[in-house]
Amino acid sequence: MNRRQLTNAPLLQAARGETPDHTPVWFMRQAGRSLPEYRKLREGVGMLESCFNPDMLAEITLQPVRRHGVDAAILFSDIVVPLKAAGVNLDIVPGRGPVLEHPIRTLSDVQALPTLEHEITEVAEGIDTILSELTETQALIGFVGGPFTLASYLVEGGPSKNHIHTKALMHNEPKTWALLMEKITATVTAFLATQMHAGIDAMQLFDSWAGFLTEHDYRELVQPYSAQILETARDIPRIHFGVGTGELLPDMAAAGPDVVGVDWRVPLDRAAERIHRVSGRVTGLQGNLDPAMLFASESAIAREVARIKGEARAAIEAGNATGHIFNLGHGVLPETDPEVITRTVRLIQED
Ligand code: 1CP
Repeated sequence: MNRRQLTNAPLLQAARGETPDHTPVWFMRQAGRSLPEYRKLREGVGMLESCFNPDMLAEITLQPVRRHGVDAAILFSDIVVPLKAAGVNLDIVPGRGPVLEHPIRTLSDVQALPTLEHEITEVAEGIDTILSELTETQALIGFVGGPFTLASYLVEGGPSKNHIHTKALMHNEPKTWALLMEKITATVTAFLATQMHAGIDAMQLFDSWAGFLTEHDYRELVQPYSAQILETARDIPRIHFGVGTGELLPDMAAAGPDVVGVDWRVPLDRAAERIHRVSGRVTGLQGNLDPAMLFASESAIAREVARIKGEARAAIEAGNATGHIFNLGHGVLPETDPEVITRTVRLIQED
């Protein structure tokens, strides 16, 4: 396909280390339950059903772009969509998340796990529609789930607090773990290929739960697979994100992304300094307003936005970062007032 050549999209400029005319901003989970128009469209339609419906996934992706004027759309999908498309028996349960009928815990379970071997045409078709409606300054960010996060859903069988079965498998059966990682990497790479062929402008690797790992386990047993996934997307800007990853940021940067996503716990200038000093890499930064701040007063939000922008600027001036994409430190909370989101987006872009 012919990818859009967007020279003036602020998000892509920031990711490439150029200087955009304003700080680009998008919010993780900007599409979804905080928006009344989303809740209306989803009435009576299952989450996975909506992810495999080209018109619906396009419309839901575009809703927050129209309403908030953000600099990027994030593809409406889910990290488990490629597993479902590969034939894994799972569902996304309202109020809970992805749930598997049979958790994957043994070598024979892993051997029987199907991998994605085809393009997901519904997603490709949805992306086509999205791209026809975005302007030349609005980027479409595609995404896939990271290897540890996806493994956790597969091995635990659903959302997990402590990831006990996953960590036990990792340490008890290294060969089974390696095969599981290889299969997840193959499936994720295939889903990413669908999105790249359809024309996404940038991508984010969401290894949301990687922050639960020790540095050693992350480095030895997870990061090499993330590096493989990111390498297949080298033609577009790549963002690498996880939650609670303060200690892992240098290893996440070493996996090869153009931009590292930072949650709200670590100031951006300290994150960048640590990445540069430990990994020797200088990347872009993404983040890092605490999602709970959107429930604070307008003036408190303004102070936090100014602090975060100042820390990003300090990181760039110190030579520890190449640019800044504003985002939350994790996803928009469902109870967030959409008008506060719109106002905060404007504040970030104008100041
Ligand atoms: O009932 C509903 O409306 C479903 C809620 C929902 C939504 C809106 C789920 C179930 N997934 C999504 C969309 C989604 N998921 C997007 C696109 C929307 C956007 O960002 O604007 C993306 C990027 C994801 C990715 C995703 N799914 C992640 C990584 C991002 C993150 O938040 O860390 C994870 C961990 C999932 C699993 C998942 N899917 C859904 C839920 C509720 C969960 C989390 C469950 C848990 O806490 O373990």
